Amino acid sequence: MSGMLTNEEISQYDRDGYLIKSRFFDEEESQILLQQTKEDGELEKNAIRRDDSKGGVSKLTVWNHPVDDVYGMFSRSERLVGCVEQLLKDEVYHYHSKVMLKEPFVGGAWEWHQDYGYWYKNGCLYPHMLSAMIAIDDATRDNGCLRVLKGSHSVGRINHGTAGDQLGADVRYVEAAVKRHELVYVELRAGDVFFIHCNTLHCSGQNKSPNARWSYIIAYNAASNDPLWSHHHAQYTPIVKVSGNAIKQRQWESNGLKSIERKFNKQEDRGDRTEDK
Ligand SMILES: O=C(O)CCC(=O)C(=O)O
Repeated sequence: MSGMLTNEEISQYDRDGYLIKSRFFDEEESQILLQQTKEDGELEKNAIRRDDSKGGVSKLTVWNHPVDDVYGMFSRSERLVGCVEQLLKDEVYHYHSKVMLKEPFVGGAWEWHQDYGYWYKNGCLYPHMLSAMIAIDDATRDNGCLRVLKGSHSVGRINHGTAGDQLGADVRYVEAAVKRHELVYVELRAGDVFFIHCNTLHCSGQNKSPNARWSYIIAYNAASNDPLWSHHHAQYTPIVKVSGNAIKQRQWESNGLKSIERKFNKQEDRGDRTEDK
C-alpha cells in the first residue's frame, strides 16, 4: 500500500476510529474545489433533501462513479486513495461520493448514526469501509460541524431506526456509548481531510450561522468486500487513480472525457425506511 500516512497515524485511526489530516489539500487545491462546488448548478438541481427532527433541512447530492471532472481528480487522487488503502489495508474502490450542502441558518442536523448501519443493509458483509470528508468550507461548532464519539467503532454495528426523516442508531445504545466515549467536535479548515471508520458513531448539529458548511464526502469500500447484491451504490469497480498533481494540473480539462458525466442518485442510504428489529 503506497500512502503518506505514518504508522503512528494508522494506529491512531485504528484506536480512535477517525483521523484528521490538516491541510491535506493545499490552498490552491481547496480553492479549485470551492470554486467548482459553488459554481456547480448540478449540485442543487440533483440534491436529495432530508428533514431533521427539529425543522432543519439537509441537502446532499450523491453519485456512484467518479469521472474525469474536478471531483474525480480528488476522489481518484493517488494521494488520497493511497491513504485509504493504508487505513483499510486492502485495495479499495469508490463506493460513492456526495456533496453535503449545509446552508446558512437553515442547514439541518444529522442524528447519531454509523455509516455501516446503512451499508450493512446494502449487503456489505464486513465493516471494511470508510469515508474521507474533505472540508470545502471551514467547519466549526457554529456552522454545525460533525461530532464523533472517539473510539466508538469498537462497539460494533448498532441497529438503526427512524428519527425524523432520517435513520439513526438505536438511542439506548447511543446513550450508553455517550457515557463511555469522549465527544469530539470535528472542526476543520477548508482542505483538511477527516477519515472516519464506518462504525464510528457521529452526528452533526444544525447550521444557525450565516456561514455555509459544505463538504465533499467520499465513501470507499475494500475491494475484497464487494457487496452481496447490487443496490443503489457501486459494486467493485477498480479505481483509475490519477497523480497527486492532477488537481493543480487541471487534468479534467486536458483529458477531454467530459462526455462521461456524473450520474446522480435519486436514492440515498437514509431513504431506506426499513427499521431493524
Ligand atoms: O456533514 C454532516 O453534517 C453529516 C454527514 C454524515 O453524517 C454522513 O454523511 O454520514
